[in-house]
Amino acid sequence: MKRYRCFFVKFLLCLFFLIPYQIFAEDGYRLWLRYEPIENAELRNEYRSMLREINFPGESPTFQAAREELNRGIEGLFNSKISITDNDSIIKEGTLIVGTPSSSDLIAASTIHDEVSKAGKEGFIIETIETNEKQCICIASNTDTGVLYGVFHFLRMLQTRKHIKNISIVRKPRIRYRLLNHWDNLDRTVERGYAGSSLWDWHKLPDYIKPRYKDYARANASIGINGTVITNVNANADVLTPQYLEKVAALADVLRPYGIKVYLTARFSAPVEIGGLETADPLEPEVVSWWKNKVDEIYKYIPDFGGFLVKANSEGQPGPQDYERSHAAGANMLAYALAPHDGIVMWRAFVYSNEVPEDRAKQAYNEFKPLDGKFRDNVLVQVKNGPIDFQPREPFHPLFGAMPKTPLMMEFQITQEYLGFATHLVYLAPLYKEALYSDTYAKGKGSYVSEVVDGSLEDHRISGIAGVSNIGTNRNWCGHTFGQANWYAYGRLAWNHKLSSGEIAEEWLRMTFTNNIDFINPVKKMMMASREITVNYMTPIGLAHMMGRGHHYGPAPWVDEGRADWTSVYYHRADTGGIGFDRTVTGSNAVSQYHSPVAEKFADIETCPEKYLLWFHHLPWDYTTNSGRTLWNELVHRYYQGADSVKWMQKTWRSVKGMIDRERHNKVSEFLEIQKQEADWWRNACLLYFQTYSRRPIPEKYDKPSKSLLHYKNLEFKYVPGH
Ligand code: BDP
Repeated sequence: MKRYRCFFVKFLLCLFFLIPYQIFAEDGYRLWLRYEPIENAELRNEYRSMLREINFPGESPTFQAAREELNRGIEGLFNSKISITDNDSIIKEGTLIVGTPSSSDLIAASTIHDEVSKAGKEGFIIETIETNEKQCICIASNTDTGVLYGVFHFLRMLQTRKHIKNISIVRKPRIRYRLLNHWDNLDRTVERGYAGSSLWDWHKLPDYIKPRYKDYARANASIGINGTVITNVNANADVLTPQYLEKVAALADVLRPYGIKVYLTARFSAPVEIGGLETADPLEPEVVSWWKNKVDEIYKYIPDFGGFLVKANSEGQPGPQDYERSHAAGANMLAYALAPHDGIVMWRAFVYSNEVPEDRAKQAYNEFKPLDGKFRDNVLVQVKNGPIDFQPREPFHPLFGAMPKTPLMMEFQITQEYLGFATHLVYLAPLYKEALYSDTYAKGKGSYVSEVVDGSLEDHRISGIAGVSNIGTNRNWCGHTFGQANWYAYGRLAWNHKLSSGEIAEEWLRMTFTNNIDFINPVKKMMMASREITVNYMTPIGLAHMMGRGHHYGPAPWVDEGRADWTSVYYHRADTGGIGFDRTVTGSNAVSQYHSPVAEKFADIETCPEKYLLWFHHLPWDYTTNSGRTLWNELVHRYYQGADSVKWMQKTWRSVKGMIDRERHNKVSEFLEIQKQEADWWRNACLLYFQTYSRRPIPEKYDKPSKSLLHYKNLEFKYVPGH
């Protein structure tokens, strides 16, 4: 009997431990909003002493969202509830007071009232105050959305185990429009998306509202993203028809409480395609009034609609140039329709044409610089970070600093189209920071791209930043668990580009995995090195655009057929004499598009940073690089160093096994193995191909590629995602 009882107890114990693991297995769905219990009793007590009660009056949907998040966070972090009241007559010591001067009498009456104005429209203050001789923490803002941001910030402090005694912080965003761009199609495919299908379940909208929409909104609000373009830049006019506008309105209703506005991509030929007009000429009065009526109609469905994002006359998209009108004429026509509603136009500068006999890297500048000062004041020109196309490394786009009269939006890619899709671990904050902290010298030393983008350099009224989303229907949203870090980092930098990549990585790791420093330190180191590692095994020393044709999967430096500016040979220009694109005065002279002394620095091989060397220069294989190695040997060295470093990443990841849940640890391990194989593939394919020109050996100390160049050239891939 005793033996049976013992067995039964063991069985129950097993169930007790197993069932939660089965049910609550970490699948990554909760992102960085996991709110796991605080294990350190001392800290828990410190927190609880300042969180005896919450005073949070006010009924707006945004306040309800903020209260819901507070409840969720506190329940998770403390395994218990804290009552939220709106009665401010009896305040206990350690009450968390939340609201705006108009929603909370306590805030209106306290000294914090005057300081709130410093926080602007979306910012917030978190401060320890004395009210009725009681010590309390106060989260205050001028607006409900600011309060929500403050609540998320406060929860982040608890999640990352910051001390909350005597706090006094003011935070406000540096950039006004902080957007995600979804390249999502109405058939739910996602252009360059590697994390499943589109989140937007168009067929079931507006009647069925997936719970995911709200979780999407929560995640974005937690990092301060305040807008989302829900359709692909390669646009479909159907989204502007009533049938779809009704669906868009339903999504906007879910996102609104979280401070997120919805934007759409506007297909320039919509007046013809869905309007029955014969032209889309932006100077034709009937076209102008068609758009005006369309915009008025959109605002009937979505009263706070954000505006349009437009890709025009680029990669086959229609645009004003079809009617011999300028980009400004096109943008202004839409801006005119949106202005009465406070909407904006984000007009993309990503334009280039195979028919223009000019270096692709120069074309956007040539097209847009003359238009500076010609745009209406609710137009932003959206510029990719580099002059070609989201490559693993590019110098900053020369338009930054070249259009002082126009607010320029930064466009980053979060989805890893050129960075190993969703299976390579590449932390992108260092890439974003490199671009944002490039010095344009537009107004002398210290005229950083970040200041062009946040509008401070020219004192612009509006400013914006966009990140091409990596989000899909995969349970963990981004495909790779570490892809979540790029969404997170993009949002945090959009809010405050001064944050360092390292501190953002650490915040994310703490919230996403654990506060265990033995885990954080090595993994943060791995994240911080990952982008440079990827550059090395894909496109070192300033090389670019050598991926598989069309689908962009894997290496294909040999691509030389079809449209010239979509080949690889156009970019690397390898021949028996050397490698690299001469963009100095003896070549395309793209350097001349930069301000002095940047232009001279890039133009001179002595001063050009080695990371951009082959972007700006065609150099002989025996050219001596900074290390003393010849260019060929340096290229070999970088490729091997990059691919070998993935082994180091694997080793690092193995060393933290057991410190986090098995499920996510396993998945990342398996993806790292794919990354390892693909890094070797990039290295081997590129080196074997370039060797046919360099005619130099791979030095003895490196293992020779096991397969032939022909093997790599013959690889074919059908059904690649995102294409
Ligand atoms: C390229 C992508 C293409 C996009 C284009 C764009 O390959 O799918 O449509 O950018 O940004 O990188 O418009």
